[in-house]
Amino acid sequence: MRIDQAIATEIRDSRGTPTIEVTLRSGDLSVRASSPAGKSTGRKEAHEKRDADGKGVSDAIRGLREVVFPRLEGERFAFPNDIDKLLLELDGTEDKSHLGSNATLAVSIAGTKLGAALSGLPLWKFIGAHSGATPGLPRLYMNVLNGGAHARFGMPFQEYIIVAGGDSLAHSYEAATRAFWKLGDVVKREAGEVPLGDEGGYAPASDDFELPFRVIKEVIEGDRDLSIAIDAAATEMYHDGRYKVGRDTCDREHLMGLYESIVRKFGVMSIEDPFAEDDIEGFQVMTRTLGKEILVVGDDLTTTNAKIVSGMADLRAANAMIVKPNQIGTLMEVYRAAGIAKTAGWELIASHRSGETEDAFIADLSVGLGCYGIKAGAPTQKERVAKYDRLVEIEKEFLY
Ligand code: 2PG
Ligand code: MG
Repeated sequence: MRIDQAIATEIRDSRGTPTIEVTLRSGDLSVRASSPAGKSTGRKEAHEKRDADGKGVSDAIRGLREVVFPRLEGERFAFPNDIDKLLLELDGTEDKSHLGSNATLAVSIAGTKLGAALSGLPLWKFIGAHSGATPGLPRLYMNVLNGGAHARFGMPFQEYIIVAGGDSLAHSYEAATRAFWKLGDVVKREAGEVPLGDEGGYAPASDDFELPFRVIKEVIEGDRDLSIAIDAAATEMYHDGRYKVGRDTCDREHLMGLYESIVRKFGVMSIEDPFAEDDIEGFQVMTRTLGKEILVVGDDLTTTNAKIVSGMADLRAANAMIVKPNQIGTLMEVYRAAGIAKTAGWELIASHRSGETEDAFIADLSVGLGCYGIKAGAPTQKERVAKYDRLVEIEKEFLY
């Protein structure tokens, strides 16, 4: 593929924060890609480049215009991976601190979209072919109740999720959305009018640890395709060796007991970041004791970084992991990390970030990599809905 023109512009994400959109042109074809941004980020994530005010992306865009685009425009690349290799070479750091992972990722995704468009393949199929994975349709992880850092810690865990895993993705989307609406009434009954959190889910403030589980259970009762998952995002709960749960703090053993109780009582089937990113022993205990029944999912623990994933797999610290392209900054590296996880027998869950754009790329990524699930938030923000809409479209391409 030949790249005729590369353009970088500033757009706003779902929180109104600046982020980068890259356009690549080849002949009559034009593709666009943008980078999302996290709030509860893992310490080992690649470096997101921001201006001195901590918000702007002008420095990152300047880097693209001055360092990267002159090496893309007018050039031919056999595979998108060749663009990613060039990005790594031009960045030259371990953590993308020179160019910024937000800058490299937008280029990397645009490169893959351009490759797919030129090849005439659907994006997910192109991703499957270039990553070496076997495509498959994921379950939907719809984040319906927002707590933790995404909602001023009104509830202890960051995400309370309805998992929809029926035969058809379109039906799963419909069922999860209906359950979400119903949940709105139940939450109103229990807590009155409540605001929405960063990912568009209801954000009640409650000291009742079991309330979120009770209300979700009430609305999914009777539908065998719906179940409950959480992202504890426990790094955010961890201070001086103890975990803050509501008004209280507790040690690892007590938190482990709470997890066992929600698995038994509410059938919670997937728990992400149950312990802090440095509390690897917590993850190991969890994987040993609950790993046969539920998914123990690494996010801050693994940061889509092949080296770290490999280490955590050796330590048996999880049995599943989150795939977030902006944690590492190029798709080539995402595929590497995903491949290592799969080889270790782990499940993959592709994920959006709390600061999202309307780029639906992770929908295609989740199918191309054959992920077990995809986290895309609640259906109240266009940035989340774009992913679900694309998944429904992909299902048709996938089946017919
Ligand atoms: C997470 C994400 C996405 P953030 O912790 O999994 O839901 O949140 O993007 O704020 O890191
Ligand atoms: Mg997480």
